[in-house]
Amino acid sequence: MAVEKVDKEVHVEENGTKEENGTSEPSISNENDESSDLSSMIQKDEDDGKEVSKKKKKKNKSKKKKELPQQTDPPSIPVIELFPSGEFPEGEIQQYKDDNLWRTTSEEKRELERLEKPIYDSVRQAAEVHRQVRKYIKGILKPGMLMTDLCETLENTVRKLISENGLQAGIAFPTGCSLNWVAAHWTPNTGDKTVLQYDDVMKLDFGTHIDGYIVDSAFTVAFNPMFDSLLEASREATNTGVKESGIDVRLCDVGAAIQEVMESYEVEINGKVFPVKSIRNLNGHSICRYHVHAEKSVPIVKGGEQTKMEEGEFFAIETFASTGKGYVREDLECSHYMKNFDVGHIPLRLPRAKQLLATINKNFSTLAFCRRYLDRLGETKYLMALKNLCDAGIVQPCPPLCDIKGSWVSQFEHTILLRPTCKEVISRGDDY
Ligand SMILES: [Co+2]
Repeated sequence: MAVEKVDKEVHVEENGTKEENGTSEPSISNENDESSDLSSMIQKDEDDGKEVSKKKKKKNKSKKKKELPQQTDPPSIPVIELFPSGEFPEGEIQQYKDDNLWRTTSEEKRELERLEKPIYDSVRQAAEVHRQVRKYIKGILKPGMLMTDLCETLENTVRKLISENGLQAGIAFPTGCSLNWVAAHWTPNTGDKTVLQYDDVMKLDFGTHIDGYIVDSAFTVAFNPMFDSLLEASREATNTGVKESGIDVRLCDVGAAIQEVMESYEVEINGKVFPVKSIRNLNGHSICRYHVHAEKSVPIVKGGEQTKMEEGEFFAIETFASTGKGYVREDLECSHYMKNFDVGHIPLRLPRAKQLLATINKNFSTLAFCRRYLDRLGETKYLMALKNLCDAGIVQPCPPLCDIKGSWVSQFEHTILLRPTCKEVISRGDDY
């Protein structure tokens, strides 16, 4: 998320342990699969038409039948192997309203979309990975889990399903698993012993990307049903933000609609009633290629900017429901960092900082990373160098964002694309 005006209180500690590097090579072909599939043979025999018979000839020539693999449990098959055509499931389609209804049927706008198809397929592949990973994680989550294990399992599953490949495909940012009054930007640093509790409210915010086309989507986990309506408030507020978004829609109008829904909720927790507040200094944001927090902010309260959403833009629509002040400040040890997108070449004299920057450029470029990601690459004792890069304005630290101690925050987030003919909720699943 994007954050505005926060009070700083950041603690830094030295640590650095190494874990194994678990990348997997992309595997696109399943031509070696010799097993036969009766139903696909029947389908082929029933097919007709020139296009189909051409394909049939090609298939018969190679004397091999295609059988699409099924995802395993736990998931291990790269999503590209489940969709070898390179076409991935479309997200939820929402039609534009009122003045923009004409777009639905415009031939000119459809032509524009045909040109953009490769981009749609990239981001839809990233979304399919997001859906499969979160489905798996929801199934294994339980109180008593070490947060570090949870994150590493999630991240290694993303790496496998997205066929991680340098900057071409992979994790888009650290796994946020902020608890309770921590709203965002918390992930364990190496050695952290935090254990997930039955009464925790955890925001799982993770990102996937193909070719820099990022899916940024989050949901909240609570085991205790007393938090159900707190979760519902942010889920419905986010759905409202998604529904109100559109080409030529003013960002302030999206924010006002979100706040209206959010603050219609009150929640009872441990016998005490709280009004639900939208966290006023957290926002959704536009997303550009390799740039998760691009220039536009999507407010979640009224009184925001009048800037409009535009055709072709990606937005992360995310809302935060709080029982606290509805205002966050930076606190706790920092784990998240990101290279400044606009920074040009800055000459560095310190060799250690120079070397660390080379590692960051090669592995993350302008995508966000966390200390654990540096540890697994074999970097050690890098905190001073990292601080140098932050002080030089090359890297931005993104510390945890916290409401008042003892409060609870929930979050839901979707990535949407304002296509020329319709709005596509890229990250929509049957879960949220
Ligand atoms: Co976001």
